[in-house]
Amino acid sequence: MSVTGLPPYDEANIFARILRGEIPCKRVAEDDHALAFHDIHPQAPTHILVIPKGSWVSAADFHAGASAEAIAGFWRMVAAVAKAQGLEAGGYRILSNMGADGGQEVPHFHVHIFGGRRLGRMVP
Ligand code: IU
Repeated sequence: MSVTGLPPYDEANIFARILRGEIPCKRVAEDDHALAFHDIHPQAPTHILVIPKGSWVSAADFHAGASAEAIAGFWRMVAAVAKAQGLEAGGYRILSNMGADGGQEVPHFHVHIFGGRRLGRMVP
């Protein structure tokens, strides 16, 4: 299913290239559904990106078009990574930017996991 208003998926985007193994990443976890790796410009002591293995531009088309198994697998990876990083006790933040107004830079759906310190309040 495609979502009206989204650009077509760009197979040359940097996260697609990481998934294909063309560019290295600092891998944290990987399974059939998702890949987690350290953000190249960390904004917190822990800053990890989780990306699904599929050609999804953003949250909108991922949640509309991916299988229930893929969606569940993706979110399980997010939770498992946060737990494995020791973030559950103190808490953490999950964030996904969508589209130009949302500040999305890389057009492959991804979730940021921030943690390791008391984070500031979210201000748009
Ligand atoms: P955004 O939600 O699309 O704005 O976030 C993209 C993130 O991808 C941003 O935090 C970058 O630092 C990060 N990133 C990366 O980890 N490796 C890369 O090669 C590139 C961007 I380009």
